[in-house]
Amino acid sequence: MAEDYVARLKQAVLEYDMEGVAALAQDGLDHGLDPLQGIEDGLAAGIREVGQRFGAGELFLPELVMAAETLRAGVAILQPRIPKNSGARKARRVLLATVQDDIHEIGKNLVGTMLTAGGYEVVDLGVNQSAEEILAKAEETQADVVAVSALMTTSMPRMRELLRLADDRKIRDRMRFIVGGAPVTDEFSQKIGSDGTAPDAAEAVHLVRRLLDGDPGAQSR
Ligand code: B1M
Repeated sequence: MAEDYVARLKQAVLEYDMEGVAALAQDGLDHGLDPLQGIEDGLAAGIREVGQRFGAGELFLPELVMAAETLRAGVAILQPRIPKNSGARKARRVLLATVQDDIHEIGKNLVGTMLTAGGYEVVDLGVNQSAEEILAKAEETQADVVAVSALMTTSMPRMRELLRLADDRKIRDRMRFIVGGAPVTDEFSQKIGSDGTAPDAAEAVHLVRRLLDGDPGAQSR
């Protein structure tokens, strides 16, 4: 039953059903849908397929925008229902941003939601943030982790820029830097000297936990 809703949420994005998706998501929750599964395997799976078709020239920007709006309307219903894991320990702070020249925010927001649900304090700087802006805010808020997202091959070099600036400022021993987004690979993450990457929002929480709490398996530089 819940699987039906996952498939229907994906279909809603593929059909740009901006009006119907909220009611569908609510109906799914009422029938036991796991909100994270609804987002990741339903809505996000749909937007990835739309992205592929856009990349192949089968769809155009208006369709991409409508699909993204459909996803956002569904996420607005499902996201608040992701269970919170309050955690008694002192909250560690994660600074989140999408890098300069890049306005994609859906995945970043999902990472922020999952980190908050995981008991971390999240400071979200938003999209299109320069290395200077990110580091200034990271220092001001005394972030434990700086987490940056990039969705385009053309904005990925901004991540390298951020890490170089952090090296120059000699702050790498005070905070960890992680990178993510659809085009970011383990190889790229290692090549630019980041403290790690994760393929999805749930794994991003595990990565932060490993880096801060020293759990086994942490990817180190
Ligand atoms: Co754009 N777009 N887009 N877009 N868009 C892509 C990225 C693209 C791959 C589509 C394609 O051509 N196939 C392509 C980039 C090509 C390249 O790499 N060079 C592209 C393009 C070209 C563009 C424009 C330039 C289009 C134009 O104007 N001609 C423009 C960009 C403008 C700019 O940024 N300067 C543009 C605009 C848009 C919209 C506004 C329409 C919309 C964004 C809406 C918004 O965010 N508010 C949009 C969308 C929706 C996409 C696709 C279809 C989907 C992205 C998304 O939201 N995915 C995308 C195609 C694709 O990715 N396959 C595409 C769902 C989301 C849940 O997944 O973001 O991957 P994702 O996040 C995941 C993981 O990656 C991970 O966890 C998340 C949850 O599981 N993760 C992290 C993310 N950040 C992490 C950080 C971490 C760890 C994990 O640690 C720090």
